[in-house]
Amino acid sequence: MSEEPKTPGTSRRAFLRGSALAAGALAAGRASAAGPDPLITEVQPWAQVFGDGVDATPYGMPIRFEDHVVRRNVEWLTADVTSSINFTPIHALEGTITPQGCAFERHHSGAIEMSKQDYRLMINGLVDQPLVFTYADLERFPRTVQTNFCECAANSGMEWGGAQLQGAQFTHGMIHNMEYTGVSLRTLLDEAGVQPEGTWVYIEGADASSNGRSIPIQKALDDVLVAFFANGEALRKEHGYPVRLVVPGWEGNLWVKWLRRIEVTNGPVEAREETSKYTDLMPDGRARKWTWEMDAKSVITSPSPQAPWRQGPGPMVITGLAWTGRGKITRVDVSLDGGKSWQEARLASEPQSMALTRFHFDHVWDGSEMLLQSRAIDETGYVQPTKDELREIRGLNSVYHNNGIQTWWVKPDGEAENVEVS
Ligand SMILES: Nc1nc2c(c(=O)[nH]1)N[C@H]1C(S)=C(S)[C@@H](COP(=O)(O)O)O[C@H]1N2
Ligand SMILES: [Mo]
Repeated sequence: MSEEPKTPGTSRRAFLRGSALAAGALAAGRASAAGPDPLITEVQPWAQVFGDGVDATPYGMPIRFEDHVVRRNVEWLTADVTSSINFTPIHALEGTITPQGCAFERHHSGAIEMSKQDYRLMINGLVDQPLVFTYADLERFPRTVQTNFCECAANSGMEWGGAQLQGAQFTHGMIHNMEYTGVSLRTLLDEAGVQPEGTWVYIEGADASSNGRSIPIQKALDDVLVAFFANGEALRKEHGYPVRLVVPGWEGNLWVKWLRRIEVTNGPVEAREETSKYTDLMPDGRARKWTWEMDAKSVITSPSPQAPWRQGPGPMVITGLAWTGRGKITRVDVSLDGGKSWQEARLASEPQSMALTRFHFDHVWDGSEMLLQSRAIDETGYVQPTKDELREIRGLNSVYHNNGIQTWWVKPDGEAENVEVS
């Protein structure tokens, strides 16, 4: 493997120039053999007419050439689409913010439509003063802005038994990352006055499933947000319009949408909770429970099965996402040889707590096959494990919390396949 300069300094520029001449000779030769490039020499159709006026798209959608960048679902996964999940096209996105329009959805009884006028939020239970807020009431409270990832605990759950789904969208796309604006839950709980016996909160949504979940009061008073904006605009219907809960770093199922009621309790509300569902069955028959924090995890988004590398040998951009429910990502390593050797990737920006971190690895590909992997390390020192290391401890009965290292087998033609190495 060729030695890669770590910073985009002079050496990198000189290198790119050199390789463009060498590897690019092919492309340049092709262009000259075919004659002058009409895209450069001819006046193109779009330069001979007027484009759309400023009144054409009051609210814009992506240009049609990008219409493949959409949420997708897997038909056999669930019996019905109203109690199902779809996946974020992470293989086709860059940066860290997930546009709302293609951010994965998970509903237990479908996405409901509720107006701000019809919205009510009740806080009751072990409080000094039970309260009901309208949407307009919520707008009066001081606001907080924070960016967080939301990952369904079932993300990568279909990969426990072995490599199955062909694409980062399907193996790792039960995740989105948005900039939320809202009121901290602590502010609202302080308004109601939590009594000393109040050790938990039970949180309910307004949809038929209600998605009732219990959260310890420590977390509720820490960094939980009652959010009404995402990525600068109102929440989309499918993400809980007009108000949802943001529970940084914790399982997606706690992020209650269409937030309706918060009851302060003196213990978890077991009876109303799907307690058996979000547990991890261990090989000995015991189950892990209350595994709320999402473990450090990463995935290379490109190249990947849905994002093959078509440019051939030469400079290649390898990129992906890393995250942890325990704070910040501190380092991401990339392997080209299935985990035999590792090199440090560049983090695109200063990692934020419990938010997606983008990494890039600038590689010069010689055109031979690669076993691409990424490995995340977080600020607690935790290192993302291999799938075999995970299985050794957790067995094969689990669905949730699969944060094992993903392998993409990149072939000489640039196609990539989901595989496992041992
Ligand atoms: N009210 C309500 N909240 C809900 C759910 C639901 O079905 N109803 N699904 C939960 C689950 S399991 C997940 S993973 C997240 C998904 O959030 P999203 O649909 O915005 O991606 O919402 C959670 N909140
Ligand atoms: Mo979920």
